[in-house]
Amino acid sequence: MRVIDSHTEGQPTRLVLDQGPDLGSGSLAEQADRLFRDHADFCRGVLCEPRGHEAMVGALLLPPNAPDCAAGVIYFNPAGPLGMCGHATIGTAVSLAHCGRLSPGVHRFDTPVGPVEVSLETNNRVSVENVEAFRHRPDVVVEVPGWGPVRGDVAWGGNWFFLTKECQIPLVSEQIAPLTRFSTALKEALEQAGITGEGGALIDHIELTGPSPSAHADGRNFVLCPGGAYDRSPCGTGSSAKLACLAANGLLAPGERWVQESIIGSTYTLSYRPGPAGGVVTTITGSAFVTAEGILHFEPSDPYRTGIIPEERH
Ligand code: PYC
Repeated sequence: MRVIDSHTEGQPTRLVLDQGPDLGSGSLAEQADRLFRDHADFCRGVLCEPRGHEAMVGALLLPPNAPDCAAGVIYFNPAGPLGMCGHATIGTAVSLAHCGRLSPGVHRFDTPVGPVEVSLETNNRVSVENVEAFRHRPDVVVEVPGWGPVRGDVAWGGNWFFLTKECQIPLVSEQIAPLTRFSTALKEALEQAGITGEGGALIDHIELTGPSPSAHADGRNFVLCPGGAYDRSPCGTGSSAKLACLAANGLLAPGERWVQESIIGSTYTLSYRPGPAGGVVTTITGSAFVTAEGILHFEPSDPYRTGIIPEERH
C-alpha cells in the first residue's frame, strides 16, 4: 500500500494512494460509514502504532462521485471517519502535487459532506473553500463533573464542535495534558446531557478558544479530536465553526481576515463569505510539507499488523 505522509501546520496526514478496502458503490458518505464499520482494522493498521500514532489522520483517495472533482477523499482517524478535515485536505493537495498528480490552480475534492474547493497556490501553500459552516445553538451551558458549569456554542464546520468562549486552563502547550482531561470531561458531559448537533448528531470535537498571546493571531484554540488526540494545527473544520460563531455574533464581517492559532503556535488565515443556507463559507489557508513516501507492509504473521489501539496499549 503506497502512502505519502505530510504535516499541515504540525498536524500529520497519511494519504493512502492505493490498495484501500473495497467500499462498494453509493455516496462518499455511505462509503465512509462502511470504511469504519467493515474495515476498522485497515484504519487502525494504517494510522496507529507501530506504523503511525494516535494523532495521525488518514486520507483515502477514491474516485469522486460529484462531477468536476479531481479526487474523492474519505478522512479518518483511529476512532472513526471524519466528515471533512481541513488540515488533511491541505496535506492531500500538497502530497498529490508532490507526486505530480495535481497542478497549481483551483480544483475540487469530493468529501463525505460535499465538495470543497482546493487552490494549490505553491507546492506547499493551499487554500480550501470548505463546506458551509453554521452555528447550531448559541450559549449552551453544561455542568462538567469536577469542573463546574461550562458555556459554549454548538457549531458545524464539516464536523460537529462545542466551542467554549473562555477557558479556565491557560491555552499554552505546557498545559496540553490538563486541557485534554478537561476537554474529554466536557465531551462526556455533553453526551450525558443529550446535547447534540443537528438531528441528534454526536458532538465529537471540543474546541477551547481564547485570545492569542501573539500579535500575529486573532485567537488561539485547543481542539480535542475523536479518540482523544489533540489537533496540532488550528483545525480547519474547527476554525470554520469558529468563524460561523463570530459571524453569527456580528464580530467578523464577510471578507475580513481572521488568523487562528493552534496550541503549538501554528496558524491558518481565514475569511468567509455568506453561505446560501444562512451560514458561512470559509476559506482556510495554510501550509503542508511532505515528510515521507512509503510502502506499508501488513505481514500475516505480525501480531500487531492491525495496529496497537491506544486504550489497549497498557
Ligand atoms: O483540520 O479539520 C481539521 C481537522 C479535524 C480533525 C483534525 N483536523
